[in-house]
Amino acid sequence: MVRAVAPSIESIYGDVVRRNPGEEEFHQAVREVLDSLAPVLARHPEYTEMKMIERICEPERQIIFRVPWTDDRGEVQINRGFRVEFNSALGPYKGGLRFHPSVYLGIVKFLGFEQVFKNALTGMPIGGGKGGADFDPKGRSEGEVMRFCQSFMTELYRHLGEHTDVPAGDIGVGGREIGYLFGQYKRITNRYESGVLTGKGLAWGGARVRTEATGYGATFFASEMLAAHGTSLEGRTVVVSGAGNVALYAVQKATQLGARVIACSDSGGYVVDEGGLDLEVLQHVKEVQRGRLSEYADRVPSARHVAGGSVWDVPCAVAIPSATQNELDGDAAARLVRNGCIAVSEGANMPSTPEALEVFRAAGTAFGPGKAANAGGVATSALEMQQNASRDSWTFEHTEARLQQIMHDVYARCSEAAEEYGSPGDLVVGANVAGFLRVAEAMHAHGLV
Ligand code: NDP
Ligand code: 2IT
Repeated sequence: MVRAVAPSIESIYGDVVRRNPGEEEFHQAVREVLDSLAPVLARHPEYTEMKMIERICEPERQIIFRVPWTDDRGEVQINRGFRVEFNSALGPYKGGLRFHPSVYLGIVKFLGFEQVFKNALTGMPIGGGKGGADFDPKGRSEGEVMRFCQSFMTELYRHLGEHTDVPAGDIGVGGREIGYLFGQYKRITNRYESGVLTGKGLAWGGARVRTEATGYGATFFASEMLAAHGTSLEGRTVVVSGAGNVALYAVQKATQLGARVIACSDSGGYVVDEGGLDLEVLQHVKEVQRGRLSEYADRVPSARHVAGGSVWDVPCAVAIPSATQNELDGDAAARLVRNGCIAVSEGANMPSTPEALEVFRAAGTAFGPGKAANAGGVATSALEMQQNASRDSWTFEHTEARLQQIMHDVYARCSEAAEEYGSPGDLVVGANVAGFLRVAEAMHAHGLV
């Protein structure tokens, strides 16, 4: 057999861009991973030969579907639904659903791609996938959200299963939406298949700590990074972006660990409260009323709301970006560094732009990339699947201890891989290398599939 010349990482990236036109976020996520892989290929020629990178960059299956529903005025609405089943080498496709008007194939693919490596880093038996719709839940009634979820599941159900593909929440999808989705799945299939979705309510198969898991995990990851530098969160000022599921529980855990969380944000602006945010008020405004952050400042006299503006203007020692992709650019990173920020733990997926990453690298800021730092959410989803499979239900304490251990292990895997592959302390390289190696080893064992 005549062997072809091995394509360079540059030409693999060029092909990804050419074959996936217009999908900027996907290109960005792929670029960052490929930039870490040269030393891996140098040690594993078999992966070049088997076109492992090219295969990993190509989703196993991509589903795009129409989601018709009727709004409260009787008007017909049409949305577009997605599920990208990216990689099943390590287990059933696993990853959240995002409902946000910005959702298109490029966002779902970037998230699915990241999910493959993240899930591998947890050490648990889960493949990677992601889905969602360009539906905007903002301002929609309960009835509209329910009808949308039912229509969405009426197509998606045929692609799911506890051993096939197991969605969960992401932006715009929380416990309420998972409830409607589960109800419709059960109705169509006539099966009480608890393990088909995670993030379920505690009364019907959900797991304790899943709601808190991503924010808690990102905070534990920050603690791991600080511990490696001989310090801790105790007495530190923290800024969190976002005010959704991940952000709120990062605020809670950081506060419990002795930090002072002084600011958070939503798409309308940010609030600063130098004495520390009042989580109870925050939860009431965001989780109960589904309101705007400006209402927090109306209720807490010591707080100030800044409409528009960047939350990264607020000086802090530790930043936990927990809103959305590319929310922290090079300028914001430079301001954070100038203001004394020593650690960044990404609660969101790819919140830092490549320019921001360079700034943090140059400044020596401890940096935990999302695929490692926010892995606690999906890891606890895997714990939920485990409880469902054994029809068991664990205590909060036990589950949180498992989560903390998992975050410790994720940190160790990244840190050791960074060291072993020539970039000590660089957790971006470490996460990409360690995630890639686990997936590639399984794919190699499965043959050319
Ligand atoms: P939520 O929908 O609960 O909250 C999202 C928050 O981010 C809101 O405060 C929202 O503000 C803000 N936000 C979202 N999009 C934008 C935008 N385009 N511009 C400005 N602000 C925005 O989502 P989650 O907390 O679940 O998710 C947050 C991030 O964490 C995402 O990147 C998600 O992929 C990631 N993640 C989530 C996990 C989970 O378990 N839920 C697990 C791992 C990662 P507003 O309400 O004003 O839109
Ligand atoms: O980005 C993520 O890891 C999630 N949204 C959670 C996925 C999951 O299956 O729990």
